[in-house]
Amino acid sequence: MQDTENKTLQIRLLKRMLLIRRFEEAAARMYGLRKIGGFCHLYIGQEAAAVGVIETLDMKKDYVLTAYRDHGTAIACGMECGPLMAELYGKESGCSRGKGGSMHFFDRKRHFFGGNGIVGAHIPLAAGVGMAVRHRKSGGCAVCFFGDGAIHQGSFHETLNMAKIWNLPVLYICENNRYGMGTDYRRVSSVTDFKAAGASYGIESFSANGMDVLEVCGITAGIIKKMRSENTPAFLELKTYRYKGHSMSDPARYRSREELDHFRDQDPIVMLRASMEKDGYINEEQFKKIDAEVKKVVDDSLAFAEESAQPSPGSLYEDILA
Ligand SMILES: Cc1ncc(C[n+]2csc(CCOP(=O)(O)OP(=O)(O)O)c2C)c(N)n1
Ligand SMILES: [Mg+2]
Repeated sequence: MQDTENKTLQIRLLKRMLLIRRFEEAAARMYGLRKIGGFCHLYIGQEAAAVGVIETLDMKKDYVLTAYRDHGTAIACGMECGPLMAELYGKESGCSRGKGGSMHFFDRKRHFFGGNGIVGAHIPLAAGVGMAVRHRKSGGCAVCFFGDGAIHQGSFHETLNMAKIWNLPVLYICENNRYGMGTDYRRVSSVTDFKAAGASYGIESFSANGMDVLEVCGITAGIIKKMRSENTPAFLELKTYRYKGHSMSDPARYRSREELDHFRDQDPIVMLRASMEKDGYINEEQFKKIDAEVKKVVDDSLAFAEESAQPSPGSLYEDILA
């Protein structure tokens, strides 16, 4: 890749990750002020996973699904921050009309199919999306993110078997942030190398450092290229870390200071910035400028959410299936 191309790519990745970080920091602040209520799971620390993977997709024909820790993935898919923040506020202008909240971001137009609250439940949904894109011969694929906690759900095992039998173009990505709520994944996993779970169904399986956005981009680009030509599923474990508690009510005291310090040194944004500075792609002043631009986008999203109307009481009876 040319130096200028590399620089443009890395600036784009840095901006996206910073936007997610600042959005999440603002969401945490507003939660503290009780502007936002209910469940809220932050993506701080995991930014490189969604940003690195989605950079390699063609969102005109590909589809993305994730679990309830969905803010970062939605932003990486190109959803605008205003309707996302408004959704957190429960406002009418939210991406799910204020009825979904933090766990249920959705954007059909941008091919982001949630935001799913039940652990592992969207894994079979992604197989359905894979089946649809294959049927339509659009050349697209589905990418399904889930946590280390979901890997022990029956839905994961049943779906991976079926995805291989039917050769569905779905990339299953386990974001292993080391915890399912307060439980260390090593306490509940008889096999801790999750690649083995994908491989046990005959699916080509990989793992990568999910804190390194360039590594994530590189490995995913190769997997997606192969998936498109061979129309077959793949599995990827991204080893990552969440810096905050599971949700807003979790002070996360189950982690040692040493562990936190170890992962703080691998902050995906700090690492990319340092590597860009070393390569002469960015200096302190340019970083500050990008950060200011990103903060303005988040501030505007807060203003949008504040000024938006509450859903009308009558809308309680809309969007109901039965
Ligand atoms: C089927 C089901 N069981 C339990 C829960 C409660 N629950 C919500 S999040 C969570 C932990 C999942 O952890 P993981 O898959 O690692 O995702 P992370 O929160 O780390 O992103 C659990 C058990 C749920 N939402 N759905
Ligand atoms: Mg987890």
